Amino acid sequence: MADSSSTTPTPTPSTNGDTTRKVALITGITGQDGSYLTEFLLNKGYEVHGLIRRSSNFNTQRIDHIYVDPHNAHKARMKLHYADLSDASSLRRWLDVILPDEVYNLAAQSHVAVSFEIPDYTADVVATGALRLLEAVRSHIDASGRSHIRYYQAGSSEMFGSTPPPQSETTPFHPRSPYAASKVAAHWYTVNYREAYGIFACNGILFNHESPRRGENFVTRKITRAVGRIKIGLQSKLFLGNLQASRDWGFAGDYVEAMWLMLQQEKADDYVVATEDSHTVEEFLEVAFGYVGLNWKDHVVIDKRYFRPTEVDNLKGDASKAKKILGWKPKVSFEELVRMMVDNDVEMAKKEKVLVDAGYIDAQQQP
Ligand code: NDP
Ligand code: GDR
Repeated sequence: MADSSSTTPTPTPSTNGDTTRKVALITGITGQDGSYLTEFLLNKGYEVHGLIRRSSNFNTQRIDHIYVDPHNAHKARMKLHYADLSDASSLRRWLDVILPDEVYNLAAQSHVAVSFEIPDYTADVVATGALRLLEAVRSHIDASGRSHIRYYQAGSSEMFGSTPPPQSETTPFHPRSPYAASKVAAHWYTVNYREAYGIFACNGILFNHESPRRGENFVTRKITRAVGRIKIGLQSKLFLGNLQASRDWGFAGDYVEAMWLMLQQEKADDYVVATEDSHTVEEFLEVAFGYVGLNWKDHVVIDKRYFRPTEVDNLKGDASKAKKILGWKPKVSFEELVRMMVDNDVEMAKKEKVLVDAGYIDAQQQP
């Protein structure tokens, strides 16, 4: 595991003398998208700096495979620094030290249901956090003259909320949770900083995207983790909420390319990123359980606690602008995505089973 505390002793210039290498700064680098975006940018030759927040446990599992021990720091093109979207001074300080060409704001309290439990905190990180980072970018540009810097804001299809599909860049927002309302604020802060200060700032309005690295309390991963554990005999029931909600689910690895493409254009703009294909949670269950020869109806139990005070019923994107202007399109289909996640989680459950059988861990209930 990465002990990032040792990577941030004293601020040092970031480019290791290589002035041609592009430098990216990512907030939320330890999340699902942060990990795929880091791999993508490293493959493009970037130097990648990630801001991570302090946690009582290691929180770098998704990027440990690309982490280079700071004792071999000359080989490392990914570097981690402590900061927090609730701490404006840390954001400004790292901008001044890292001198990024591109800033990707992916950090968020990203769970919609949890945002009803901690609305104030969610707004502080998701809405005001984006404003703090934009303001840090603005004042950094003012002080340094580095006006070429480009900013990406991780917007969400949740902003459309109850507005019926298909949803495009011109569809009105009608957010249905504190999370979604905060993302709407972040969206407009980004537009405002573009218009007011001429900052190259883009909103990606991304529809749901999943992967084997998806957090285990989002519905897709919760299902595929359960499928793996049920198949291997570690679990029998899966407790879920609303099975009729429809989502436009794509593969996270495809979506980070769209983020990068937005920042490579001549003009800053906002783009919907989606597969244009939508499925209910029930359809996800059918494909995931069916793939390993199980019937979801034998295992799923409806639990009211997973219903939300206000639900988003139907999301299906219209990504024609991203296709036309960015030349982007998704590569992984819905069925391929489900199978990729189930394959991963069956293998994970097999490893868990070895540890359970040896008495090293308990067969825990679902996450
Ligand atoms: P994750 O929940 O997997 O990752 C969120 C990241 O934000 C983590 O690195 C987390 O750190 C970090 N973070 C949380 N709070 C703070 C804070 N106060 N200061 C600094 N960092 C913080 O999200 P995803 O990777 O799935 O999503 C990335 C972004 O895209 C988010 O903004 C999300 O809202 C948005 N989005 C996601 C979609 C999706 O389908 N995945 C669709 C549309 C938008 P830690 O690891 O310590 O928890
Ligand atoms: P979402 O994702 O809210 O779309 O936000 P999530 O997977 O949490 O929910 C999708 C749908 O499934 C229903 N559901 C359940 N959801 C969860 N988490 N757990 C359950 O047990 C369950 N049962 C049914 C939900 O009600 C919902 O309708 C994700 C996040 O990544 C956001 O950050 C991002 O902005 C949006 O996608 C686009």
